[in-house]
Amino acid sequence: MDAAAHAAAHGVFTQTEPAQTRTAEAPAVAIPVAAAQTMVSIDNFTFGPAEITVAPGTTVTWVNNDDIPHTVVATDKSFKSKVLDTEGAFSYTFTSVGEFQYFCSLHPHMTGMVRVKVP
Ligand SMILES: [Cu+2]
Repeated sequence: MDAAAHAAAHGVFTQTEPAQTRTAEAPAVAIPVAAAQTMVSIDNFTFGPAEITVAPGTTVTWVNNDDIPHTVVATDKSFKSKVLDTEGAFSYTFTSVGEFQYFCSLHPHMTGMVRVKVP
């Protein structure tokens, strides 16, 4: 048997394994970091509740349940809604700790406060 015949007989057999394909999906990890929602109702010229305490990251939504327009304006101007007609809503997410006074610019005697603190 010559060399060529020898190589043909035994060959050089290489096989490339296909790369392992991961089909198992990593579970989607929901991070529940203070994804809280809090509602404040505006009714009868009153924010209710007038004072709320929330954790940082909480979104506060004001809903005008009164039959006249109102606004939600921070005393420090950190947030300011448009004029909310009946059933109008405004949301603001509080990310920093503190006490945030607000009022209705149409009826400045309407006041409220959001206290943001780490629980
Ligand atoms: Cu008002």
